[in-house]
Amino acid sequence: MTLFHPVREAEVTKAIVTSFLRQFEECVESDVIIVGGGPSGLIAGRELGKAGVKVLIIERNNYLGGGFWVGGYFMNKITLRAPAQEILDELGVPYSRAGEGLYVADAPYACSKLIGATCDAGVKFFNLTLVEDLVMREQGRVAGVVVNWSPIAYLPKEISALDPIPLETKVVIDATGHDACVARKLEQRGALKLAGEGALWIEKSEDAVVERTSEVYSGLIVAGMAVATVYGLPRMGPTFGGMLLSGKRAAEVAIETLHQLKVP
Ligand code: 48F
Repeated sequence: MTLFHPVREAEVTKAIVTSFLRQFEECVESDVIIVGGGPSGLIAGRELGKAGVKVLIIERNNYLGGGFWVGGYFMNKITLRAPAQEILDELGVPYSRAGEGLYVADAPYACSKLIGATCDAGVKFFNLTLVEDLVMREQGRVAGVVVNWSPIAYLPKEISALDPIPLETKVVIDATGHDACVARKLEQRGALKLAGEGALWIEKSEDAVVERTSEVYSGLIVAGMAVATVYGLPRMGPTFGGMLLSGKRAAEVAIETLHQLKVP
């Protein structure tokens, strides 16, 4: 007698192929595409998913979470300033008070809870997928992203001549962190000018990043550290409240934009 039910190898492969392709086809068109699965992208996805919006998060790494798995240096503790600890309460992440208005939590605990909450909200993910360009429509509106398998970027040219594929959406959120990869594409075409992030200044940066989270170009919203790179705001280092509140703000802006586009 064996513990597990007998299943043939071909059935295992068919289950993966069928399930993946069904989901892939569903995600070829979505309401919002979030590029980057770090803290700002994940929380934006969760908020949008909870509001019933069809969301796809695209992440170039195999793993989700971006810089949220560790705090500063190699130390896996994250800090948040009030009132951002309320989001940890929402996610069910334990934390302790480290000073007046300052809280510290285990990064792996916080990151895995945030990923779980984003999945619970119905968000779909393409990981190992690199956004390498944008789909543009009349009057220069961003209308989708162009993706490829991310290891392609590391292969020699002779074997990496692989065309990418486009995915359509109504709104794109650039949550790619310090690089602001999506906004950078518009800059390369002369449609946007990125100021580049400023030196580290915690007190100034977090408020500024949340305040400037906005639609930076028709159909493109920036969230998280990408906001600092676009607008020349100071960086904040290993404190994450600004990322979480910016992600929430990006979701609100996306919902407003969808309403303007008359998406139910
Ligand atoms: O870097 P990341 O965590 O961005 P964030 O949400 O948070 C920043 C903080 O982690 C920290 C900080 C503030 O506390 O200074 O750095 O703004 O996550 C960005 C994610 O985007 C992915 C990247 O792998 C990472 O997981 N990414 C970047 N470029 C692309 C991409 C791309 N072109 N296509 C797909 N994913």
